[in-house]
Amino acid sequence: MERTFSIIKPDAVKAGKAGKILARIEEAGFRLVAVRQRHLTKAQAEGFYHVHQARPFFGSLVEFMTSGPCITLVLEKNGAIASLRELMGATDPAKAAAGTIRKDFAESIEANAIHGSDGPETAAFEIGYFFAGLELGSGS
Ligand code: FUP
Repeated sequence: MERTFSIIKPDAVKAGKAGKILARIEEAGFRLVAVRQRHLTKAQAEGFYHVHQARPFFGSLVEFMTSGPCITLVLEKNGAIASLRELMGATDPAKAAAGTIRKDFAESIEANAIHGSDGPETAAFEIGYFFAGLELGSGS
């Protein structure tokens, strides 16, 4: 079993789409290991996206991610990381395949409904960034 980290982003929560997105995740066979709604601070969003700090869209991305509550998730499945990336679709919803979460729920390349870790090292960092070990047991 592999674990990945996901965020249902502020655009999707604000639009009342979080439940539908969670249903897609569950229907795709993921187990919800940890679930928590949070309203990120600027420092928390900057730390989470630190790999993008030199990119031109960084300031705007941080502003968007702090614009309202989001739902942070730890998800478990065989091949969870690749499976979630497939379910999410391309970063830009205009380029996302039919039936993906971003195609169906995202507004733009920035307000793109969902985040998913892009590799095992990123997943380990992102899970630990938001959740303590005690919150990651079976059924905790
Ligand atoms: P992804 O892994 O699909 O979430 O995409 P990236 O890691 O490349 O980008 C992380 C986030 O930065 C995206 F979810 C949205 C934002 N972004 C922009 O706002 N503009 C861009 O041109 C690229 C990414």
